[in-house]
Amino acid sequence: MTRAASQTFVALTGGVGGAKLALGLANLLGERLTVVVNTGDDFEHLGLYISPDVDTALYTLAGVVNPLTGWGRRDETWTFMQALQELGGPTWFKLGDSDLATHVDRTRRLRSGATPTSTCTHLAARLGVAARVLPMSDRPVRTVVDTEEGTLAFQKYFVREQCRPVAKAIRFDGASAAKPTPQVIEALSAPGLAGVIVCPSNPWLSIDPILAIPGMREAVRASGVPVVAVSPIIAGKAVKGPTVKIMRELGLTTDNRAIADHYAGLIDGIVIDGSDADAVGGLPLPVTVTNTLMRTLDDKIALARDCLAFCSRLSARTPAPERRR
Ligand code: GDP
Ligand code: FO1
Repeated sequence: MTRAASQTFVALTGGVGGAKLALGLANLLGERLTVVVNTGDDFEHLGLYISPDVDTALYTLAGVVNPLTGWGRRDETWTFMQALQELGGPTWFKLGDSDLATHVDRTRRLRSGATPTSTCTHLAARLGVAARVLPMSDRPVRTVVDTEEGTLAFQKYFVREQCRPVAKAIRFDGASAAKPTPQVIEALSAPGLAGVIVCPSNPWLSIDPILAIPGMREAVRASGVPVVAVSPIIAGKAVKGPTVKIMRELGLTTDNRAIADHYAGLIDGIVIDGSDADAVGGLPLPVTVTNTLMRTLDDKIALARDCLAFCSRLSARTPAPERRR
């Protein structure tokens, strides 16, 4: 086996935006990829345990995600939601009929004592996902947004209120009592590990909950391998979602420098889009400039390839012990 064929990589991701790059990475790496997924968005709804970002990662990697929304399943039917509406039940969070099976099965397994990790591994196997998909922790962490209209649990802020209330602060309830799972630590300390990729997920809503878990940031740094982030900002705008709105509300500039500063001490390099090439001089760390807008599968694979090459370049530049902090 060549050295490259034994190399493993870890990706940190949230939901829709991050899963796009995870799919590109999975195409190149298969089972040599471990995807560590945010569970701060998880919540209980209609008596079911819902883990939206984990399911987005699983459905995307399995090729069954709804291509229009980026979440939920393709070719979905909505009989359950229609019936629920007729009964006067809550319909602000849409659960498709086949997606419902995932939530029912997850809830059943968790109630009978399975961990979120083993439940996710089971779902990944049944969906035919080759990459390893891991929830960031087996302990509950809940993202909460303090807004000018009061405190909102994440899905009420994101889906019910469509991110409209002005955010004042973002908290991760339970994070201080959580810890990375043994499986996450194992992936980050694997002898063949060659890089950690922070997907272009929302840094404040999707990646921060992962990094808020005591020991997670340390485990990423202790891996000694290059850590690279793909910026979610292209020409001062988010491709989708409230990233730029939140940055403004938190008093930040809405550019790649703010993303680099946010990840200072964690990342060794940042990947930015070609349309931001003139910003390279203002970035305080190594930069790869490429097309980061992932419209097609080919775009996703090309960006994934650029990330792996960036890791390899950074690795050649700096001997591992010097990168360890
Ligand atoms: P969510 O959890 O479903 O909101 O999704 P994520 O947090 O994983 O991703 C949201 C972020 O992904 C947004 O800030 C988007 O700007 C970013 N994003 C989505 N698609 C792309 C893309 O094709 N390229 C880049 N660079 N960022 C993207
Ligand atoms: N997002 C929405 O905007 N509206 C929905 O009704 C909705 C339902 C839903 C059901 C299952 C699932 O796995 C995800 C779902 N999402 C929905 C997406 C999700 O709430 C967010 O994209 C993430 O939590 C943010 O990462």
